[in-house]
Amino acid sequence: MTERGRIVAAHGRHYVVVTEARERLVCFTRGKRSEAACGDLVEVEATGSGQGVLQRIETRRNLLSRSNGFRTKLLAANIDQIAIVVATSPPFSEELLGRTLVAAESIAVPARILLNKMDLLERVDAARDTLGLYAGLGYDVDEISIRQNADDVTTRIASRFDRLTTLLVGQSGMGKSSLLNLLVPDAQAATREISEALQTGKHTTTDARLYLLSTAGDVTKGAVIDAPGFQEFGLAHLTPGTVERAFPELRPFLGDCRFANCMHLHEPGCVVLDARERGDITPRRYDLFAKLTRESSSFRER
Ligand SMILES: Nc1nc2c(ncn2[C@@H]2O[C@H](COP(=O)(O)OP(=O)(O)OP(=O)(O)O)[C@@H](O)[C@H]2O)c(=O)[nH]1
Ligand SMILES: [Mg+2]
Ligand SMILES: [Zn+2]
Repeated sequence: MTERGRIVAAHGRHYVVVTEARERLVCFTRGKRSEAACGDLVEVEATGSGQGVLQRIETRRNLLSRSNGFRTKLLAANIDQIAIVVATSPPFSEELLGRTLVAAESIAVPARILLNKMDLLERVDAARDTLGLYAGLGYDVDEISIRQNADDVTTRIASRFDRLTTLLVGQSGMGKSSLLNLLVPDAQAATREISEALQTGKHTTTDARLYLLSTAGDVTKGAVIDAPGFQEFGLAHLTPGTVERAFPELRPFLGDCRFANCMHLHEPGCVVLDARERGDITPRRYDLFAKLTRESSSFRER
């Protein structure tokens, strides 16, 4: 008998699936290559003693991946929003924030920014200064202090996670786990059980994990995917066209350059370069755009 479920962890060719009956199964694939991602909706056949075989992956609404040009890593599938956790301290990487926003735009998934550790007052101004740019671009920025005001997070922020699948990303030390534990009180126990089921050490976890919110009505809605706190976000798999459309401030200018195939790097008659010159595009955003475009096209020329 096949059952429907959702992949909550992917590790090599092994997957942990939560079925609609809320049973956790350790599954493997019959094929030689594993292509399922955390968040995938699947059909599994239970084979007894908590195990199963992955029969089919349902068509995905979206798939987030990262790539250094040689290897692509699937991060998560079927997500409704990406919540990027940054903190007043330690300082966060603006490039990593920018890359995550581009990744979100590239698959048309809304991104929101959570600025944590607002209790560290002396660091607040600097963080606000940096993030003002992103609020101006239309991204929601919420200021929180998980340590000092957890109630505020549960009353004001938690509702933004209801009935959605949210991918939680952020660098190490920003407060992802703290937020996850607020949203999903039994997250630590679930992590332990998944690691045991997969026989992976607790500290070697480099994959995403999906946690159902207690309000989740079915396995497809109401989940938080905790991504590993990576230090870089390779986007070499995006085409230059996808990169330019992933910058909201560039969109009004696209199609108006003298050359139809303008890459907006050094071409004459480029309205994007003009806009940057006028200050209508912030230099640090333009620099990220140029860097991603170069990475994308150099990969394509090889
Ligand atoms: N001052 C302050 N510290 C906080 C706040 N939220 C979390 N912390 C602390 O920041 C540290 C890092 O928090 P975590 O939740 O473990 O961060 P993380 O993003 O999961 O980090 P990794 O697991 O390493 O990726 C911990 O010592 C938390 O107690 C906050 O609102 N204010
Ligand atoms: Mg953590
Ligand atoms: Zn141009």
